[in-house]
Formats: sequence, C-alpha cells, structure tokens
Amino acid sequence: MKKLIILIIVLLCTHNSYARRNDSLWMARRYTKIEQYIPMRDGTRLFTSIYVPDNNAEEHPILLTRTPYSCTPYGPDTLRDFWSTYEKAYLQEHYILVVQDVRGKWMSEGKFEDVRPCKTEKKTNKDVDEITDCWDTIDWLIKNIPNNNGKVGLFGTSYPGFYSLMGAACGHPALVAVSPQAPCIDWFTGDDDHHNGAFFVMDEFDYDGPYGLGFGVPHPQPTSKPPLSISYPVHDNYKFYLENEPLSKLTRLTGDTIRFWKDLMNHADYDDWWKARDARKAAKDLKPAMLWVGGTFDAEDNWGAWNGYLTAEKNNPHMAFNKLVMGPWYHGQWSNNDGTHLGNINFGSNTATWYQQNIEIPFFNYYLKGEGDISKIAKATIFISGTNEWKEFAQWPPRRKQDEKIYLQDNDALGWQAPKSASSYNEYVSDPHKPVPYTQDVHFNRTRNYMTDDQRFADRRPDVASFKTDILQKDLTLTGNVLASLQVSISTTDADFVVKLIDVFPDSLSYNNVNIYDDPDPVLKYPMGGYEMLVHGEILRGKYRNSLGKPEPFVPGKITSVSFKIGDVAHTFKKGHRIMVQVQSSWFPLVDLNPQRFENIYKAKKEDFQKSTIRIYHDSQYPSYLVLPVFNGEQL
Ligand code: PG9
Repeated sequence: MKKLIILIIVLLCTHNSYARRNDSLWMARRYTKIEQYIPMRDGTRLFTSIYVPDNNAEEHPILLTRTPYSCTPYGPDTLRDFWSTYEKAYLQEHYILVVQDVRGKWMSEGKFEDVRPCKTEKKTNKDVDEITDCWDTIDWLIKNIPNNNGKVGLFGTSYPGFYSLMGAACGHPALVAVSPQAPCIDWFTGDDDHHNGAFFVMDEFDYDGPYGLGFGVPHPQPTSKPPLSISYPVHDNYKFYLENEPLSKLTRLTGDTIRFWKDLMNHADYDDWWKARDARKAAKDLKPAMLWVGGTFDAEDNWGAWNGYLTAEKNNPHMAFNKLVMGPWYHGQWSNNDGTHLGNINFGSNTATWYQQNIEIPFFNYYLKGEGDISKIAKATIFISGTNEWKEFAQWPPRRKQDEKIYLQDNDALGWQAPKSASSYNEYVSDPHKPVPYTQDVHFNRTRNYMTDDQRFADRRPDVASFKTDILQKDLTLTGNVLASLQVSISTTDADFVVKLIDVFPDSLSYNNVNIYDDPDPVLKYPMGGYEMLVHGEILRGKYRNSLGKPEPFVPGKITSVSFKIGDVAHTFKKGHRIMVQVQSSWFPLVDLNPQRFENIYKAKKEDFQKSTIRIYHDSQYPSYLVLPVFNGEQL
C-alpha cells in the first residue's frame, strides 16, 4: 500500500511538472519574443517586450501593460510567465502581448517621476508625460508589429493601473479598451501613501526604501538588475517602526538617497505638488471602453478603484462603456486563481475566476476581436460580502440606497435613535508610546488580511471606544460610501481619528471552516463565534478635518466637529449579527504616529510626542454618528 501511495505521488508530481513544462513549451512553440527599444517623441527609448503569435493566418489584437515593476524576464529566449495565470487565455486567443518598462525604470531610458503629473501644455516634442509615452508606444506597435489587427487594449493593476488611466487619456484611435485595475489615483487623499493626510509609513518605507522593494533607489542608467536590499534588523514591525520614530530616523535609514522619500518629507500638506499628482485629472475626454476593477478589501488602492471610476463617470456622461467591477479582493486577487477567501473570511465561491471568465476576458475579446457579447455586463457588478453574492446595479452607488444615521450612544450602544442624554461621552487616552496595533499578531510586512481581520484585540483596549447595536432582527445591506460625523474634544492640539465599521458574528458560530486549497499550511482553526470582522476602516489626520491643504490646530478641550468619508462598502450584516463601530487614535505601524501636537509631523522631534485625552461625545447637543448607505432592494 505504501509503495502504491508513493507511486501515485511521484506520478502526480511528474504530471504537474510536465504540464507546466508543456505549457511553457506550448507558448515557446507558438510565440516569438521581440525585445525592442521604442523611441518616444523626445528621443527617449523605452524597453518593450513583445510576444507575437507565429500564426500568420489571421491578424491579432495587441494587449499592452506599461509597468514600473519590470517587463522581466530579459533576454530573447526567456518568456514571461503568462501561462500560469489567467492571462493564458489571451495566449490561447492569439493576442500579441506587450509589456513595457516605463520611462526611467529598469531597462528603459529617461528620468522616472513618481505618478508623473500630466503636462497641461504640450508645445514641443520635449513636452512628454505618461500620456504621450503611451500614444507613442501604441503608434509604434501598430506600425511595426506584423499581423496586428489595429486594435489595442491596455490594462494593469496598481501602478500599472495608473499607467492604464494615463494611457486611456492619450486618445490614440487604435486604443479601444482600457482596464485600470486598483489604479493609484491620489496618494494623499486615499491611496497607498496617505489616507486623509495620515502617512502610511510601513508601506511607503518598505516600498521605496533600501530595506524593502527599493523602488525609490536611484536608476542612473538602464538595468535589468533589481536594487540590492538591506536586511531589516528586527522582524517585528511594531517594534521596528516604534524604535524608528520620529520620521527623521527613517529618513536617516534611507541614506538620504531616495528622492521620493525626500519629496514626501517636504510636502507635508496637500499642496500644488500633490494636486499635480492627482490622476483624476486624466479621467476626462476618454475615448476607449473603460472597465474599472478593484477589491472591497484592497489595502492599497481601494479608494483609487472606486474614485477613478466615479470621476470617469462624472466627467464622461456619454461614454458607451464605462463600467465597474468590485469583488471581495485583496490588492490584485482578481488576477489570481483563488478568490474564495481573505484571511478567516470565506466568500463561498471562486470570485476571481468568475470575474476573469465572465467579465475581463469577454470585455477584451469583444473590443479587440469583435467576438462575444458584453451587453449583459452591468454598469456596476459588485460582490456583496456577508451574503456572498454578486449583485448588478444600473449605477453606483445604487439609485435607491437610503442614507441612514446610526448614532453612538451611552453604554457603548449604537442605534438608529439620536441620543437624548444631556451630556455624555466616551473618553480614552491616546499614548503615542503605546499606539493601537493595526493587527493582533506579531509579524513584519503588512498583511493583506488585516482588511477583514478580527477586531476583538482592539475592542479590549482602553484606548479604543467600541459601540455596538443589538442583535439584528433582519439582514442589513450597505452599498455606497459611509460617512463618519464625530463630535470630539482633545487635550492637545492635534490627533488622528480612526473609525472602523465592523460586523460582529453570533457567538454561536463554530471554528473557521475555510478550505484554503492552495495554502501550504491549512488555516489554523480560528474561533469565529463573536468574530468582529473589519468591513472597512479609515483614518483622518485631525488637523486636516476642514482642508487637506490647510491644516488647523484643535483648541484643547473645545468640542469640535470631525467628519470624513470612511469609503465605499458592499456588505450585508446578516440577521443575528451586530453592527459595531470602533473609534481610536492610532493604527500602528500601518500609519505613522501623530505627536498629537499641531506641527509638521515630518519634522517632529522625539520629545514632541505626547499623550492626548480624547473624548467622543454622543449626547443630544453633540451627537456622533455614521451615515450608512442602506440598500433597499434595487435590481438592474
Ligand atoms: N499600489 C502599490 C503601491 C504604489 C506605491 C506605494 C506603495 C504601493 C503598487 O503600485 O503596487
């Protein structure tokens, strides 16, 4: 018996490796790789890998990605690994697949500029930006790649999503379909580096600095070699970032060589430098069909996906195809082979493969090959977590969603009735030397799972104010933007406010039963009874409560209104669950520490960091509440 089991295992492994080798041979036998320096109008040449099907019997569409993360592998005989991802479908449909190193990155020439601002005036060939680079690239491809059918698609996730939006604005007649996926849209307001002015230090330092990805390391000339990275001294992120506050200590660790880090340190408020980098400027006069994609649990560019789409919809009311798909995904999960869960939360089906097969691939096949039918793709295809179902809407947010106020109340209650008491508040002391962690466990790089993690660890802290409803007697679905409106006082002159919307599961639930088929280690059994699932959380740096560009101090002890958008949600709180709202003043080391003193935090000194006594009022004169977008049943 034992020998039989061993034989079966050997046969299975042989089959899998053969299949993988066979797939790569499949592409090698049918595609030719061209490595090309494509000249831009200012003479700068961009390194481009072009994979052309050998089949000359028909003309082929072009699918382009422009990336700052390398079009690796380099070398005429090594193929990019499309075949082990869903993009294999494009190979099987005989697409010409093109990947390009953007200006100033990897093997391309020129000077890189983070989220390069669009040039408003283009008078000479020296006036270039990501829009002109995309036009020049498409024009060269159409005129020089054999057997192309004259139609180009453009797509990409995250930074490549930013380049997709920029490209969509180029107006080249061959560019007929674009899919910006979790695009970086505005790094001060809601994406990646800042949310409402609060600095997401862990992501940014690890991304740009010499210890992690090294994205910001100087690129003096074209190279196919990644930057060398320095090993972190500790692998407990709470400890590492606490020991490296204030931010000037991290600046020293960057070796003063990371230009973008220096830019961040020198542009503390939402000034013209930041405004120029708001990619929404490009979302007008769009000619291609646009398919916007994002994840409701995306920790990086959730905001960019929602707001890129909404801006395009507002600026281009007559577009034939401007549609949105938001699934229950972490950053980029829609491109993977497992969309069944995120952390401890199971979504009941493989949402990623469903999206690939029913939306994205049909979208490009229709516009680039004239095949198939996309008339059934709704304006907004949104996965509602909780009930775990895809819903189709004629618009987003849904026409018949009803905004309802839910109030913080006495005794840590949360309810639909405005508070009646004369004077009531919750109070906590926010101590920057013992900030509230963003997750309960010890690890280093930011997790993806924090976006649905259990919040009981925070609920039990004295510096977190938690409010929850009675047990819901029927399902409650939220579809749209949640707004927080707080009445607060602080004992100092600045503080951060984190508001978390949470789904409290019934105590009766048993252990986690998610079958995570592709995880090497099956998820540890986790007590789901009483689980406090983060649905969505957001932070506001208090001094920006009235304007991201003009920070204002608090008057110590003065009751002050703090209102901000938490973000779009698509979630059902099921009957038997409770709604919870948590309010806290740190989220570490996801977000850097606020010294809780009105000043330029990027120049703060260690001795500036002080405790602040925070009061969240909830009485008849100073009510605090969330505005919830209650969905009342609209179908397409
Ligand atoms: N959204 C990702 C990111 C960009 C910039 C800083 C940190 C993260 C990304 O482009 O992958």
